[in-house]
Amino acid sequence: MPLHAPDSGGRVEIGFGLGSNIGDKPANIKAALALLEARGVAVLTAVSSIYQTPPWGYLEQESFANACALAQTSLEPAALLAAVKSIEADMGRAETIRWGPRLIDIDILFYGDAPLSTPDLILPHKELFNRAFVLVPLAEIAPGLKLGGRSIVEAAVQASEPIEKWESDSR
Ligand code: PH2
Ligand code: MG
Ligand code: MG
Repeated sequence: MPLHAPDSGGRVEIGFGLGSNIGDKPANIKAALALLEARGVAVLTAVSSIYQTPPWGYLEQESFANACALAQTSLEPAALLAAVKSIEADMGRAETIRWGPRLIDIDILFYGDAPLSTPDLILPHKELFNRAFVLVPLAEIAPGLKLGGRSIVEAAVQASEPIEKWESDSR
C-alpha cells in the first residue's frame, strides 16, 4: 500500500507530534495516544520512543516530553483537527501563551501527501523542519519519509538541539 495515498478504504496516512511539560509528562502522552485510538480518531501504526527535550520557542518553562506517531485515519482534515482539539480539552489543557507550558499538545504533522492550507490548519506542519523534538522521534518511526521532497532522517541528523530518550527521575 502506498504510504501517502488514501487506500481503498479511504484511509490516509497521517503523522502526529505529541508534547507535554506539565504533570506526569510521559503519562500524558500515553493517555493522548490511547484516546486517539479509543475514540476512533485514528489507528496508530507506529509510536516513537518518548524523548526529553529542552523548551523551544519560549525558554522559561520546564523541559518537554515529546513523541511522534504514525496513523491511519478516515477523517477529513477539519474533522481530524476538531477531534484532536477535543482530546486536548478533555485532558484538561488550559489556554496559555504562544509556545508556553501545556499539559498535552497533539499536533497533526502531515496528512497524506497533500499540502493543505486553511485558516485553521497548514500541513505539513510549518515548523516541523525547525524542531528537533519532532524530527528525531519522527525519523525513528518513519526513516524513509520525505515531506515536501525533504528527508526527515537527513533533517533529524542535522538538527542541532540535544534530544535524549526519556529517563525517569528516580529522586
Ligand atoms: N511545543 C511548543 C513550544 N515549545 N518545546 C519542546 N521541547 N517541545 C514541544 O512540544 C514544544 C516546545 C508549542 O507547541
Ligand atoms: Mg505544538
Ligand atoms: Mg498544537
